[in-house]
Amino acid sequence: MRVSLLAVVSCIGLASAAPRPSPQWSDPPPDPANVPQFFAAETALNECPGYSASNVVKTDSTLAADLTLAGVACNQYSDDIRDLKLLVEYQTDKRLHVKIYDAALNVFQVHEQVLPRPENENAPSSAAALQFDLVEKPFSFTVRRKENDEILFDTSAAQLVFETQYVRLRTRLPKDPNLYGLGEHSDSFRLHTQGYQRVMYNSESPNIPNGKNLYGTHPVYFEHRGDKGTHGVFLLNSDPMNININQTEAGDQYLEYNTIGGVVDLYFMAGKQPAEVSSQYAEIVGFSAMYPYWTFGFHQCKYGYYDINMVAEVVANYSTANIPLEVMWTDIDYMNLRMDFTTDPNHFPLKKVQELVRTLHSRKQRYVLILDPGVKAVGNYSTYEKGVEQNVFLKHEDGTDYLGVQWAGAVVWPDWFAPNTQKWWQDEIASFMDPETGVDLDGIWVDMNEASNFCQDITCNPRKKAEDEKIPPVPTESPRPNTGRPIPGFPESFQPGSSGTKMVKARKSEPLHRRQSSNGTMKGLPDREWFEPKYAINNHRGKLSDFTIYTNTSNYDGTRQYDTHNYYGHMMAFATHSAMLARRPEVRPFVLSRSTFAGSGRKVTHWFGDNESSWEHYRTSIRQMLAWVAVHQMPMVGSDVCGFNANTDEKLCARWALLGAFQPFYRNHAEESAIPQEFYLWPVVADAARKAIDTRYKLMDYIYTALYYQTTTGVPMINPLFYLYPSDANTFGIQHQWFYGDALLISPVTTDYSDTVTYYLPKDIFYDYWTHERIEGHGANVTVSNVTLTDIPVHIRGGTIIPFRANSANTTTDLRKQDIWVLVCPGADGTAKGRLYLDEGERIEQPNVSEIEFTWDGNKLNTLGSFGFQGGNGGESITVANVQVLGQKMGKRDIKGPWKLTEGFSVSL
Ligand code: MIG
Repeated sequence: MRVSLLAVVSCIGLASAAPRPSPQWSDPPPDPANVPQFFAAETALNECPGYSASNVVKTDSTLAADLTLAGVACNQYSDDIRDLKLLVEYQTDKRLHVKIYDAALNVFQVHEQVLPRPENENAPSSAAALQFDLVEKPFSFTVRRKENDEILFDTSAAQLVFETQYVRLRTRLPKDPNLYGLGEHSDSFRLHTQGYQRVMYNSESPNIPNGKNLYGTHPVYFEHRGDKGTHGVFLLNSDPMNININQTEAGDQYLEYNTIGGVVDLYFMAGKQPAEVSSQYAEIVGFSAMYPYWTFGFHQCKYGYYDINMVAEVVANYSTANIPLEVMWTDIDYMNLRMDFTTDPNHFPLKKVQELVRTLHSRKQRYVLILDPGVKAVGNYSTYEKGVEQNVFLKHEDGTDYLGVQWAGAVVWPDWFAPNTQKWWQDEIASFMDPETGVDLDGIWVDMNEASNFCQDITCNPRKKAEDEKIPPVPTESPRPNTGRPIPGFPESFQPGSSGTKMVKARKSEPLHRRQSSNGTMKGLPDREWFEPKYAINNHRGKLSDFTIYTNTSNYDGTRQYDTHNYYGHMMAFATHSAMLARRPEVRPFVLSRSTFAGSGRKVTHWFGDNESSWEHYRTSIRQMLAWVAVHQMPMVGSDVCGFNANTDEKLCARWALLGAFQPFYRNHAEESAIPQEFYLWPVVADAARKAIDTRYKLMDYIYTALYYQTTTGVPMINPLFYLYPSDANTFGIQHQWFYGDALLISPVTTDYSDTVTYYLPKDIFYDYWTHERIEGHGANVTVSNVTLTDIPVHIRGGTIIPFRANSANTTTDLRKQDIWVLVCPGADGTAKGRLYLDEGERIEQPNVSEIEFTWDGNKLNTLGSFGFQGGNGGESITVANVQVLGQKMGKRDIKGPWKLTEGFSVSL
């Protein structure tokens, strides 16, 4: 890699008095066709009378009022609700809760079990950072930051409309605001501010299209106002909604919620630093779970590993290529006719799957399998039969099982609210994963849980559709061309000539159903229009019930899918998490879920779904990661590395191998018909991957420490640049660079097939991670050329201390046996600090942990903290063998140890 001095471009406009944010938008700007729709809605609602407040009662930390419709109902999209209540709570000195709901308490509210409400500490309003002010008639309110009188939220922008199937609340915003969050989407990290719409409706979304609703619902945004502070707004509502961000014809900026149900339940988080908003959001939706150390290892998956030998071969090929593989995955290929909790007797005979798992475990590798929510409705299938007996499936009005179509054919869906469902699901998982009689899995992947239904609309006849379209296809037995290659490291039954598995040819040639197109009380009001409410959300899959569980379906407790659709997947993921916990109560469960809702991060992880093998989606993975970790409070996330749909290529895959290594969840995964893309398949990708994994593994304790602190404080383990440089307007729109932890600035090549990257270096001291050279950042762009396919620019932020393992290893288990080195990277004032968290790695109860703080005063390294972790039985090292200090007169200085981290030590240059 060569930094060309001439190419150090100073950023024009930097010196200007009013610095403007520099959005690196790379998704297309919003479609102007949407804008007329916004204005049309506005005009139609002009007739609505709004509300007036009365009976205002204040206490030290609350305000309550009655809201009454202030005129003749407009009944624009449904009936206006006449009597509402307003409740304002100063819950903490940094959190304000504002709720507007129907006086009769019929309108749906999000289940407490799905989102347990945060504790109200009843803070005195006088001490609060935020101030709520009410205008009684016409009713509106503002939320103000007291310290500097910034108005954060102002609903006088438009009348409140509160109907049975439509709620509209609009806030004024400053011009061109810096907004982040509102996932799940594939759009810019800093959101577009004009003609932009975010739709919340979980849906299977092949190729993660821009500007559309994707798999998850996270109605939270953070707004950053530079030195004036950062705040967050969370709307606790799961109903389908459009959130419009736009300007009026008069040029007034606004954000507007349009939901087709539910109540206005808003939480305001005062910040004022960006990371403080993250912490405050974690206090509302829950702190992330701690995940096992091994989940930071490298994962390999593909849809279309047709048989167990193929799976073993991939594992063996990784070893042969000397690329560490931590976790092997198998997609729906393993199932017998796509039925959950079964294995295909010919291609994945149980005995051989058990042998594979034993082999993996003996090599300290792990195994994860997929589960889908649709359960095949067929006799002689115990999962289904037990479910029927225990009454766990969603029902039609007439009490018969509600059917749909999924991979397995005609399916029923678990009703996660029914009293026996958890137990049934748990028992199925326990018996399927029984180490003696089943598959001893290390984690579970839950897919299609939006939920995805192959039925295109409400005219579908599931049985007939499954029959006509031959879902699932009946596999024909034909010999798979035997490679004749031995599979080193695997038992006899995996070797050529063994009579173990009947090999079959790829099922691709059979009439496979192609769904994936190549391109791409408070339980809810009764008697609503469940399918086509007058106000339509902009669901890119069509009407509300298209390609999902019909929205009129009632849950066991009488609530409807209409209101709970957006957390069906969350509930499946949580049920799976509980099941894993029941099976192995001492171990932290690992569940990866495609569909999520606000708060899913407190138990489960997420990948960004079906991206494609394109440079655009390589870039998209960065902005998605920033939103999920820093805003949505779901740290263990990542994209399908090298891309899922369509064929990847060597250059893209090499760059992505390096990119993914600096993202939390690191899994190579591809679609069935895509070419294989395991890292060992191209020499340059193999080189890139070896370097990527080597680097990632050495830094694993550093990032594990960052995860630990996110789980305990909510401060994100991945930082957008503006989190660390909140006053620097140039950072507000940056979405192609990020801090891995809070010390490592990652600046990958992001242009298609290029070897040049222009990245931003804030005004600060940095060190090149690879050469340790000291570099001054000028708050300007730097252009680097000749960045080879095995290079990625990484800088260490001055003022930090990074603990790392002296050597990498084949598995994370062996990695932990390596000695620790400490890298001191002094900042402009010559000092530095860092942290190290050590524990056993996998268990929930950790009686012996170390929480170590390193500080450097310019001369001397001090280690303070607790030193409980003694290394366990696995031969883990807790020895610091070397301390390196960068940026000294003679460059880098080494101070040789060893010091054992059973107590603090200090050492001077
Ligand atoms: O319709 O299980 O997003 O990762 O490989 C596709 C097959 C179903 C979608 C998941 C993808 C997985 C695939 N699944």
